[in-house]
Formats: sequence, C-alpha cells, structure tokens
Amino acid sequence: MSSFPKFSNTLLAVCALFTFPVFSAAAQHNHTSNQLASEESTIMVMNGYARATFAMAKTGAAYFMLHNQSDVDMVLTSVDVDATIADEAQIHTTEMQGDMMKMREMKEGVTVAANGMVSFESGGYHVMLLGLKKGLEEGSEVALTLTFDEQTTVYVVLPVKKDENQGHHHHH
Ligand SMILES: [Cu+2]
Repeated sequence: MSSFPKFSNTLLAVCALFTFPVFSAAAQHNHTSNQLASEESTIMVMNGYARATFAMAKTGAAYFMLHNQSDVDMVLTSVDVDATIADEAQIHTTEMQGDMMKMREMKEGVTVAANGMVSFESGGYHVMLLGLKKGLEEGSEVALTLTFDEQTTVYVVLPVKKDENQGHHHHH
C-alpha cells in the first residue's frame, strides 16, 4: 500500500505524463531533422482526462487544454477513439439556445491560434464519445488520436476521473 507522502508525487508524475510535444505540419515541410525539435513547431495536449460515467452509459466526454506553440494556426480537425472504448469521437461545442444548453458538432474543427491555447472543458468545447462499449470507470484510461490540419496526429492516453462539475449535459 502506498503511503500518503507519495501521493502528491504521483499526481505530479501523472500531469507530466499527459503533456505531449508533437511536431506540427509546418515542421514537416522542413526535412532538416535537427530543426524538428524547434520550440515553435509543437502543439501540447495538457491536463487531459475523460469524465467517469455510470456503468451503462453510452456517451462520455473528454477534456484537455491545447497549447499551440507554433507560429501558425492549427485546426483540430478530427478525433478518433480506440475502438475498444467507443464507436466514435466527435468534437463538440456547448451553446446557449434561449435558456437551454445545447451541444453541437464542430464539423469544421476547432482552431488553435498560433501561440494560443484553447480549453476543452465542461460547458464548452469537448470531445464527445459515442457508443461506449462499457461505462468509463474511474482509474481506467481512454486512448484518443487527435488530428490537426487533417494530417498531424497526436496520440494521447487520458485518465478517467470523476468530475465534480456537473455542467455537462447528457442529452445525446
Ligand atoms: Cu457533446
């Protein structure tokens, strides 16, 4: 059994684990490999998690922060989910229609401006998981592939966590 003093270290390790540098499409135009490490050619996926669901749930949601560290805008054009987890992943936004919160698929994708950040969070942008094979159990993992500009892919494995924030709606 792990002791309490180890707990905060574990959290820090998890945070570090879920920050992924990747090479942007812009970098790929340049075949000089030693330039690929350039700071201005990366996008980071930070603080990602999928929200735990009840056991029979058919839909779930994943959240993260995207940080575009390149000097060109990047568009998150699609998300794929591991087939053992769910049938499909969609990029959604949440909008007020009158006094109702509605979710809408972002078929055109979500732009992360050059050197900008976009937060995917409860009540805003999120990745919707449709056709869950089983509920998302706290402590398990969800593997997603994020595609930017229809060509640059980022593979992330997100922890499933309980979400105290009840802002997300379940009307799919
Ligand atoms: Cu949604």
